Amino acid sequence: MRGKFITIEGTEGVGKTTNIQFIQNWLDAKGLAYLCTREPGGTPLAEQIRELLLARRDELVCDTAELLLMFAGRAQHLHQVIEPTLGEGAWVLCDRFTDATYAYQGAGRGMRQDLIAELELIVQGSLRPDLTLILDIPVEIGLKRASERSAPDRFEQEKSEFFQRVRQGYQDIAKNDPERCVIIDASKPLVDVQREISIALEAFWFSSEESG
Ligand code: Z5A
Repeated sequence: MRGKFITIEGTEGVGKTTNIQFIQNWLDAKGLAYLCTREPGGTPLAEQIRELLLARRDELVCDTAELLLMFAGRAQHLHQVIEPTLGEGAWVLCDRFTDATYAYQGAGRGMRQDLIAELELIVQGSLRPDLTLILDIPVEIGLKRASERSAPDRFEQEKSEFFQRVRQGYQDIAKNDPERCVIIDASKPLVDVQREISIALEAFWFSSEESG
């Protein structure tokens, strides 16, 4: 049986990295084989593409180049890591995936959604995550958390309005795909955030078991 594909999403400093360890503990407790990975990245080539994408530079990166680099890394990651792992029956936990492209390049940069959908089809075929946890937080809180943690990368240099659009993009994705997406209020203390994540994971586990 194929493994399940879980993704975690949200705007800057929302707590993805912090909560991935919590989700790994949950997977361990269930005795599941899994692989934890991230996007952009996840293979040596895709990690190099990540470096290209995140590095601050004088040259302005055009929106189309950014979009194609995201999908180039994703194609490699899917081919080399995600598809084989799911095929072997292990679960995959991924820090960001194509919802980030719809939110950042689509809602944030204003690139056409139908263009993103075409690339999604070329690169992924019918593959979609089975469960997506969208950590949601007011933009200013997330940016403050991120700035206290590390120096800004190329994306984190964007203005607050950009991240407002990205946040709205994620909320629209969740509204349009409520079966797959769960919004988690990440502005709460960590213990409350993790309680919400745990409820979402257990509900998903229960429905996966039910459907065999
Ligand atoms: N991107 C894109 O544009 N298109 C795409 O298709 C994809 C990605 C796939 C890299 O992503 C960039 O790529 C990203 C979008 C773009 N933009 N940027 N930048 P990334 O996931 O590697 O980087 P990130 O979004 O910047 O993640 P992050 O800044 O590492 O944030 P995080 O992992 O969500 O947060 P964190 O490190 O877990 O937490 C931040 C701080 O808050 C930390 O000190 C925690 O201790 C603290 N924290 C966490 N939770 C709480 C709670 N509940 N209360 C208080 N404090 C907390």
